[in-house]
Amino acid sequence: MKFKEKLKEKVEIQREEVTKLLKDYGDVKIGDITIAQVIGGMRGLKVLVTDISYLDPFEGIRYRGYTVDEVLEKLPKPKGAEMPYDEAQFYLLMTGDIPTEEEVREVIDIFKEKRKVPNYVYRVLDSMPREARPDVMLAVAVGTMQQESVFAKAYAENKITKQNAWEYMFEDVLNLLPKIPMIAAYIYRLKYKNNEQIPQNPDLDFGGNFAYMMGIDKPYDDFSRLYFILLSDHESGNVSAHTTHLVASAWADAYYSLAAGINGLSGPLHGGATQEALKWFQELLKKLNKIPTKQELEQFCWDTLNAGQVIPGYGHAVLRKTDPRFVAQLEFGEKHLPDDPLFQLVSLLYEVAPDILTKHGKAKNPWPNCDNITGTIQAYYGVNQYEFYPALFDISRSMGVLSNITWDRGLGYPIERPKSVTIEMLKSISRQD
Ligand code: CMX
Repeated sequence: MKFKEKLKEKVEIQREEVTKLLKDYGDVKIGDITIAQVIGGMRGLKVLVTDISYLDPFEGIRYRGYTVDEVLEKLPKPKGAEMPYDEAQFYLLMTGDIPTEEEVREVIDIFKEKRKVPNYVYRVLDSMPREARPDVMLAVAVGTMQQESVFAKAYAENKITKQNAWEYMFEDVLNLLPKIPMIAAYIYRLKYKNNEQIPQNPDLDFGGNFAYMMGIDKPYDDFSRLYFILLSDHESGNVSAHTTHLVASAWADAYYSLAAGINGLSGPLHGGATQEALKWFQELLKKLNKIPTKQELEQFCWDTLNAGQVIPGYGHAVLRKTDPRFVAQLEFGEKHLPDDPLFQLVSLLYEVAPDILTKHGKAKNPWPNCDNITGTIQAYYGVNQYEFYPALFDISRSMGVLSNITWDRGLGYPIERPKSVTIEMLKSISRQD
């Protein structure tokens, strides 16, 4: 497999670099820690390492050094499609290189070969309560497949060394990732379409086949490709990425680690914000029974803030400008659904919310993030069951977190184990200051 050979070459080079960095410069300080950071969710602490993506507060995300616009422009696309292959993004995240047509073709073929989901997974999903949330079902499906892990089997047979661990992880990742959109589409139709399932289309790619199995016409395939690329990685510190990395750091396999990451993504302050945003817009429309004027929208924002709630899809722990992932979706919407009332509402909110959040004076970032707009576009294509949105986010995020844990093993990163202090200790340190 050329894909694996390329990765192997890169892993070996970087492993040497990391070993040298540790040996020669291990004691060099890269920052200080304040009491505010310890109490405040470690905001801004540089304590994680990844080359797969980097989030600049003012520029936004770069995947392997490429901006959102560059990725959308440079990655190979299916014939006649507007958006690139998700398989190409996965290749980029894994190797750091923009793939050629031939290179992406290899990944597409591997994914097609491996995407068949074992029947027992469907039986487990079918037997779950109808009220179970889609992302819970996805995490259960991933956990159920843990018995397939080649990493876990090899570990039990004492075959794993620090040198070869990444190869088993990589094999698990290639077995697991292509199944995620298949399972998510199955869950969608099980829950919301009377379990009338649409079999996969063997001619289609990751995003295209997902749209096909959802039963939604073009250009939903392109929106799926776009969305899965955009949310695939956002550095290591966000909850889903960090959870996956943390669990894998104890040498749990990809199945355990991804299931944990899916659970980590669910909260309303993280991946759950996609659903909260559409809910917020729908509540506004229900309350007014019409599309609001600018003044009415401003008032609804203030009502939300005065009730002590957040405006979902605004603010960010790291970003300090409009999220380029929001902009890419906005551009898609301007092209494909400019007259949709809900889409117009998102655009109107973008005009008023930053000023209001600035006047409110709490949020460090008054600009929208990726989650504010996704639901509007999904709803336009018929996916208005907003509790499904975190599962959509999971499909995308799987690409980045699974790339990260492959590299974690490749570079021999150890188990993660930060140190705790007590409040008494912090009080005592503050008295010495
Ligand atoms: N609306 C109202 N208040 C907000 C706000 C928003 N959109 N964003 C931040 N604030 C408030 C915080 O709640 C906090 O208030 P308190 O001091 O009373 O606790 C204050 O502003 C300072 O917060 P911050 O330092 O700017 O933001 P954090 O790093 O603590 O949190 C985030 C970041 C994303 C959780 C927060 O902006 C938020 O809750 N946004 C709404 C939910 C959302 O869109 N989440 C999705 C983020 C992207 C993702 O992970 O998918």
